[in-house]
Amino acid sequence: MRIEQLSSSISIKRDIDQGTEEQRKVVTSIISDVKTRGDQALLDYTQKFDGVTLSNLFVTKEEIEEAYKLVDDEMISIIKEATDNIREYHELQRRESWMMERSDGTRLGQKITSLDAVGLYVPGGTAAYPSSVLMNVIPAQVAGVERIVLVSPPQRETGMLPPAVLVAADMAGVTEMVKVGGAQAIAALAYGTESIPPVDKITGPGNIYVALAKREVFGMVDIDMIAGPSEIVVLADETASAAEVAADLLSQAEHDALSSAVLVTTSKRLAENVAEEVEAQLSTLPREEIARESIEQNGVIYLASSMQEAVQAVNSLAPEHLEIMTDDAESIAEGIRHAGAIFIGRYSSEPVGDYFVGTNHVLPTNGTARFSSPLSVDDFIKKSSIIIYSKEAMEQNAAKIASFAREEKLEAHARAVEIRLKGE
Ligand code: HSO
Ligand code: ZN
Repeated sequence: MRIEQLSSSISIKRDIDQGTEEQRKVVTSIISDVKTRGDQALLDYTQKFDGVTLSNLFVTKEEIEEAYKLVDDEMISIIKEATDNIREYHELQRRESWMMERSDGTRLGQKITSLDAVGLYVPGGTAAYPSSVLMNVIPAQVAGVERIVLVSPPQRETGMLPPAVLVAADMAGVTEMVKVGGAQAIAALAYGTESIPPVDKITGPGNIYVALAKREVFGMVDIDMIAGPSEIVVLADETASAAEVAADLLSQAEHDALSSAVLVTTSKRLAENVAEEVEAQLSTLPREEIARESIEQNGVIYLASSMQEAVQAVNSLAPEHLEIMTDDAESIAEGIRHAGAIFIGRYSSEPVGDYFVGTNHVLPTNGTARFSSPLSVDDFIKKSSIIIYSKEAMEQNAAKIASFAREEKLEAHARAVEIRLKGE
């Protein structure tokens, strides 16, 4: 891993994968095909792209039962415990509707309601993470969403969804699961088909076709975010263990060759030791090839001349995950303004958050922590403004409102309030 002196110009790459012209064309044509041919288009694409001929788009009860047999009991109880932790944390994010009252009797407020229906995309292949199922489903449930539809491409060999995905979804309480992936799944969720009613929001990561399709349907439905490759920044001083820092960097590097793992440190000795440790640990990893490419392409150790400079660098990177392993890490954390999740202290290793502690692992990437937040209950609610205007307030303010309206040359607006004064 290369070591560089920190310079003040360090910043994020402001790049989002727009896909190639060809990929964008494929996506728009799939979407319009699903719009017109509905379920039959889904069956055709599943045969074409996933190599599976489905007789039924929906996951059956028998498939769920089969999945439970394929996942061992200990794993089932771990999923249960993680589910409880995630639910507990997200319950605290619930918001209440509120009302206020003015002395003239006007009452104003905000009414909170959940979305009616959301779709959760679970990618195929090795990124079909049961943990991500929990991270998407639980906040939606806590918000009060009535209908949650999971979509995911069937595996070529079995024609089923991965057993652990089915078990996690079933344990979390998902009852509608569809064996379809790619842009066709996003189109089905956004527009609906004969058998899949449309949803209001689509969440969950996917490949470039899924990301482009989500962007294409955004506006008609809501989407969560366009997630980029995983990122970790570790902020450490001489008190940190090089082996632990290296292990945590590699935990995100193994996600994807495009992932990034960065150490910002004030200690030259730690920098050198971490570089050595990364190399030693890399060669023992099953996903060595992916992790090595990530480290070689995007892995950097920045040497800062002061902790203040280091904190500033972290804020300009606005990483998805930040770990702080320094003396008095909690007070260092006070200086952090931009990071998706802040893991403080030696035992707050990033995978603790990926799987188990209860916080959400769907986090802003690509520097978007500057303006966005982890997936939460807020993503599944909306607010309505409530206005109860009083007679007294109307009498006092009708003329002002009418004047404002006439300033904008909107006479009907002005008359709508003035007519109240004549009415008695
Ligand atoms: N670290 C990933 C989430 C994840 N990790 C799922 C393991 N499984 C989000 O950046
Ligand atoms: Zn992870």
